[in-house]
Amino acid sequence: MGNILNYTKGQGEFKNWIIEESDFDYQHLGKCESIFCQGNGYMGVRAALEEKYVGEKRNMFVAGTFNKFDEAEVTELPNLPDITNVIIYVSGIRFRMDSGVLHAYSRSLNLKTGELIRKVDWESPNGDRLELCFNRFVSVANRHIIGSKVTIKPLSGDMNISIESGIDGQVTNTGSQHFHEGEKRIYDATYMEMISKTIQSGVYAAIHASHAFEIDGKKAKVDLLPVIERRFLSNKLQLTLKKDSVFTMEKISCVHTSRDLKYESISDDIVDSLKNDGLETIRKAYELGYDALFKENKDAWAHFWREHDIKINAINDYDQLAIRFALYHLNIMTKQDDNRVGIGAKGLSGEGYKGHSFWDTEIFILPYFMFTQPKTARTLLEYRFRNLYGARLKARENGFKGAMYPWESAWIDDGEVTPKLGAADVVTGEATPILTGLIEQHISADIAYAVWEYYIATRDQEFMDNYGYEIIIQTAYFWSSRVEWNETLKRYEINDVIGPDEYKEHVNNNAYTNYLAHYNMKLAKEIIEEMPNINPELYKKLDQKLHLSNIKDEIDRVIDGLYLPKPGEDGIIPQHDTYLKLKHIDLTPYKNAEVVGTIYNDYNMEQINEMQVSKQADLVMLLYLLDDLFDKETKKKNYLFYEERTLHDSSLSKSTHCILANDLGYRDSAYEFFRSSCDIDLGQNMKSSDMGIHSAAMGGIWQCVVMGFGGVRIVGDDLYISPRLPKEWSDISFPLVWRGNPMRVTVSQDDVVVENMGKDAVSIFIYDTKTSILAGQKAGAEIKR
Ligand code: IFM
Repeated sequence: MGNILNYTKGQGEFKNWIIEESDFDYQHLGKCESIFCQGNGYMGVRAALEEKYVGEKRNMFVAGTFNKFDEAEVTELPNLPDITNVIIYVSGIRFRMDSGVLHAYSRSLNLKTGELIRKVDWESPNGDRLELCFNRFVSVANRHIIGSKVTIKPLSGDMNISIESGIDGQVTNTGSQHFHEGEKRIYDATYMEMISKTIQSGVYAAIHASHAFEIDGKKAKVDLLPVIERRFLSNKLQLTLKKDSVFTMEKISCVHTSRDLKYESISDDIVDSLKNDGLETIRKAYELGYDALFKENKDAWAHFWREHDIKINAINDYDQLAIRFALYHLNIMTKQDDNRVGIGAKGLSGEGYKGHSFWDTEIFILPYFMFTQPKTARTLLEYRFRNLYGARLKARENGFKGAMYPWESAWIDDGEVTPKLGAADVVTGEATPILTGLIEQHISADIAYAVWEYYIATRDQEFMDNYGYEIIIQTAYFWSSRVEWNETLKRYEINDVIGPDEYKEHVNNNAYTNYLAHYNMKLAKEIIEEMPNINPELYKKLDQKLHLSNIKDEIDRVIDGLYLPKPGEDGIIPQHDTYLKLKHIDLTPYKNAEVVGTIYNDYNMEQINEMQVSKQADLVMLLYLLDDLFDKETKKKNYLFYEERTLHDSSLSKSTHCILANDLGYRDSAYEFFRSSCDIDLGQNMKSSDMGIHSAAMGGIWQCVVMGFGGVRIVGDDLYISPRLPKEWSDISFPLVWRGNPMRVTVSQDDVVVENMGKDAVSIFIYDTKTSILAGQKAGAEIKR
């Protein structure tokens, strides 16, 4: 079978907006279930097909509804009762595309409208031939609504069709059943209701669904047989369809949960509120019907794209499609108005990483929101503020001070939720311990780094006064207690960590961790020193709460003595104390492998730990984040050295290499890294995304375009725009918000133009020239080669 994904399906107004799965293969269900996931930040619906197949993952998640199934497991986003399953029988034969003859198949996701459409021409094993079409959207206009539609047209003769469709609460997360049985009811023979409660966290989910029917465009009255079973509720219908007639079943569903912001302060009568709101929503939505609801959703997407689309004129149309794919996913994975929820490493598109948030958010995704939707960026950082409780708890439990952020986070007060055991060890056959929750600690500095970047980009003083300063100070306090004095070398060190490179465990002085910790403490020190003059009242308030002078003393005690690994004679900065002494093996087979992680087929973690092999950008990430600390020569040497040793086995690697390569003038490599960053989910590897899309890679694609080729960077207090496009692109145009002022940056091979569409004059650097752009004005420069 050749390439299954077709990127050129969209034509006219939909050119570079549509991804098509052009053939059906039941072995590759996971890929399109994930990449065609639909959602709106509130919920995510994985694109499982309507009919069931072995190996499918039928997921619907609502952000923040975490539940722990068993004491021995960690909390996770529970799979909500399913509304996507529709069972169709054609003259007694169950419709499934892996039986009979599939004469034609096409399934496509339209990124512009958020609609998923599947068209099938199928001949059943007994010779009945019919056309089926399935449409589905998850509304961004009303975030509780899912619209779907099944259209059936008999081609070979009259046919008996029977359909079962409803709400299926028998779903699990790979076997873990998160909900109690709950209540089920059908109102007015039309509105189905299932209310169930998670077994540990006590979160209620209210699912409502309704069906409406048409034959040849006219409303049809169809007899429905209601079915209520264990964790299951459905309508059965049977009818005879004439040859060439067109039957349509619209199924509108809606989802509410007790974690919805609206119910934050309601504790009594929550079930009544959920029922009332659910019924009201479903009744209205039923009256409106699929087309009207879809139009509202399409208009909301159009509004989004008008402001947020990025235009890339490229030799390869794929580049344009890929950035839209990233923008689509970044927006459907993020609940923009709720500071109690983070972004899952797989968004809301799959069970992978259990809906938990990692440093992926602050370092890979947040820059996108900070530069385009700063309010959302603030909400995401407020989530980390609300997580301070768990971070302080973790610090205390580990014998440290201040705030030690969990490596994996879920609900605001869950604290550390990283699982303890992972995949099989190829040598011992035992489950490999997952140590990240204990010793991958750079996340505390990553969050502080992101807070400061947000502040520089927005000047949101109110955020800093209420949340941001405290995050930076508490994390710095953690580092001051975390460092260890090395009496022999007369320096402070940070020992026994995992840096970003997760192929190295229990290492001492991971350069990334040490530099970021130092940066974190330096920020806090400056803030504490300056605050009494700038805002004495705030100083007093925070001092009462945190004892600022004590924290400053602790930071002062260690900051200048903290060891920051420097380049050796050959210019290479050791990734950690012993990295440069480890053995260097031929990594070619692993680098060329189609799938990631193949080194585990030959070596276990202990052995990998002893080799010069990195999973992902680590030192290269440091050179990018703190780029003004290193000169170009050092960057070049280290980029080349570490890239050779990096397998890019994490989706958080290639985008950083793209940006660095472009900065350093390795233009072809930069473009190749960009393309392979896009391929992580969107590429033709049909096994890349089974457990969900890679959220950080979506942020990474945006960063390649805007921070990489677009040359956008914050240095000190200033915004720099120093673009260098790949030769494959003639021009690009992207939105960028700087200190509340929306701008549009247009870059060609010859020049860059920045239009200030905001209310204030902005002062930015275009390359090295400070440029003031008045409100409503443009400024530009020639491209520097
Ligand atoms: O945070 C990442 C980590 O850097 C590599 N492993 C996967 C995590 C979640 O995406």
